[in-house]
Amino acid sequence: MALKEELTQKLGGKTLQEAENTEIYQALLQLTKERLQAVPAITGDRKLYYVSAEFLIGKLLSNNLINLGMYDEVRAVLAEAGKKLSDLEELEPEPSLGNGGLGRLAACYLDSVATLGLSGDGVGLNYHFGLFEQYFKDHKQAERPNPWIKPEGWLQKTGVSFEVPFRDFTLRSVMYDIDVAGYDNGKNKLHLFDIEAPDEAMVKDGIDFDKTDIPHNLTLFLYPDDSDRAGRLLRVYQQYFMVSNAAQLILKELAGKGYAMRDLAKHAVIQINDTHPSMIIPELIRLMMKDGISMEEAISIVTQTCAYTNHTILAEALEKWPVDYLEEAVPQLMPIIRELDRRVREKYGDPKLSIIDDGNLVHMAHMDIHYGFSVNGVAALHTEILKSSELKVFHDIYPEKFNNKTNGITFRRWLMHCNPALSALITELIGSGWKKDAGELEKLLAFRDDETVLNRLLEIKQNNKHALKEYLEASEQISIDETSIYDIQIKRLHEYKRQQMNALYIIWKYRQIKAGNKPKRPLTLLFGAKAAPAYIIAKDIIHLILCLQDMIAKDPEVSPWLRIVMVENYNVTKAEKLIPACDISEQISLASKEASGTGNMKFMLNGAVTLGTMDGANVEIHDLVGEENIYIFGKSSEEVIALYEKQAYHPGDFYPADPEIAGLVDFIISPEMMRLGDPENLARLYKDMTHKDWFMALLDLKSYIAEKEKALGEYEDRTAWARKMLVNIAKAGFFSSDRAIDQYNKDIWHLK
Ligand code: Z2T
Repeated sequence: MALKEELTQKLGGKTLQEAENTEIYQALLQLTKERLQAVPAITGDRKLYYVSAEFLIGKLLSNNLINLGMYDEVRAVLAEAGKKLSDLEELEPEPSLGNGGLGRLAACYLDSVATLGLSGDGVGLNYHFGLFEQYFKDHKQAERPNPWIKPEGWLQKTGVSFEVPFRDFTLRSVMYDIDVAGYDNGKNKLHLFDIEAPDEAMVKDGIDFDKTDIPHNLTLFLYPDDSDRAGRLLRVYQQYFMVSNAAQLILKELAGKGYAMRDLAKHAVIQINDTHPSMIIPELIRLMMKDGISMEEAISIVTQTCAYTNHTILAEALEKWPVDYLEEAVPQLMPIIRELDRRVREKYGDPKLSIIDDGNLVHMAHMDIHYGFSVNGVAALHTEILKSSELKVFHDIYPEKFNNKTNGITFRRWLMHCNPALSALITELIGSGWKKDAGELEKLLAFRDDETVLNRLLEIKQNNKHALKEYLEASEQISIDETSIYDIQIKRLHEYKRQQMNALYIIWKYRQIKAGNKPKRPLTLLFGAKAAPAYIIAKDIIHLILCLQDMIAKDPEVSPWLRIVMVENYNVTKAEKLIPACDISEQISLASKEASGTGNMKFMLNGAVTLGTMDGANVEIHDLVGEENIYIFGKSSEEVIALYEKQAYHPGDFYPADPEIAGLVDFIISPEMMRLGDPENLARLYKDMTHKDWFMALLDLKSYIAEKEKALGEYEDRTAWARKMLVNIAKAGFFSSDRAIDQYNKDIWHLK
């Protein structure tokens, strides 16, 4: 039946014109789910299990329509009736099952695994309230739960269930599935495990709840506040619940295919996404031993099955669990972990390589490296830093395990869906081959001197800027100037990402305008960022930005030239609106600290020009587009690493020593700011930036301001700027997650 008839049939006789958006949304959801059901499952003799505590999947309607090949037709049928797909999308809740890059990467990878026709499922947890929903009150972040599970959503309850034993109780699981259709290919699954009796009603007062009631709270939130012991223990319970279910599922599927447990490594590969799922190693060994396999053999099989991806070199983000936590939650794993540690000590005799350290902390990454066959970083620079410093002692003994897999993004969501006009132009110019082979985008380079094409790029960008303006008016009651330059920094709030350095730029610009130095064109600086609820300085930085936003908006002298907008509750959906409208992409982390970044790739693909440091994948973007198509500033990763090693960085060298910098930092605690904001937060941030500045914002501040001003100046040559945009789009093919997954498969997974 034709799509239109099917839809109207689901509307119970109403025409599309007559029906309300909510009814059409429900009908379209049903129709899409039926079409999904008809897609054949991808099968294979060997299967990938991508185990991850996070899958930041975003809304799924459009993504599924694209991958099922229904997108254009649905949009046309709706348009005929005067309806817009984007209005229907507003009705879909966004699951917030991730913090940021790591979770979104997992979602992009599932899309590409299915698109390449590889057999591979995701395994994670079904958090009822996700991370949290952010809102602003008194210029500060506040949190509330983000309930997203609806009876008619994408989750399908399965009959699969396992028992997960803890020291004090055993929990039975329920497995929910979400279909993951490839683009013009078969489908895989995302398995999300839940407990039997989650109690949503125990959440009170924002996102507070009884941390000790594990049998009822285990799947309520992703990464609940871990500033106290109960919070950290809950995290251990979550991780073990996830991996025990994953391990039991993997062994059940293996047996279901008629293979012996001994042949696990032949028929399955497990990608451990950061250390959150690391306990799958001792858990699999435990389950195999229960089945009569010797420890020796179990260790060997598991080591040939598991591969580990590292996503950070920040010491505080490398998980180390105290032995007594594990004894309290999952004592059955401790004899195995002790034996794994004993073998390492016996073989190498180097305490730096041990799994359990002298302080009785279990180093999860160390376990992964010894008892997995692959260790990968997520960008070329990041992998080099792992090999030469952070994990050097491991690289020395296992050079063959280390490999790089530069991150990628799915172009279905991050171009075809979020920027249909640009997609259409690209297809008109070079055909549609790029949708399956992103490398073909390079064909766009043939148009680098074609004024008509360059003008059309500018026109599309302008339309996207207009659309963002309208969206912000409707969603945040904020009005921006669409003739201004849109400069955007969207990512988790973290000191190493240096939103505070951008805030100091704002202060600098504000004072320039006050002093009569009006820019050639107005500037809009947009931010989006959630801070971890217990991360005090991160919340103080949000406070600073919101105060600056308010102060400038109320200043009639400055506001025509400079506007600050921090969008509330930044998430995947908001990213899809912001990225296509961006002129300048802020990627300003302290060199060596951002493992890769993936927002940087999304911006480039949509024709924004990067302003950034030589960090993470920015390095590869720089090498691909060349000097003249990117704005680079700041100290190199080598210089930064040397400063840390010699403890040679002191903010005192810049504050108060450099009067220009001092003036900017002092503004944070100026009378006008203290009146507008909370003196406690502002003073604490001021003190941190002048006494600690652990991520060296003052070090790069001046070169940052200079490079940003250079970019703003060069923006005025519209043709030259459009050429930069074109080169960025043309060179973005390398960052397709299809390329990344193809490399994972060729080097690590070896599926089909
Ligand atoms: C995360 O999103 C990332 C690293 C983490 O280390 C944890 C989380 Cl939640 C434990 C990010 C990196 O910061 C980013 O550079 C990278 O692009 C992303 O993972 C995906 O690899």
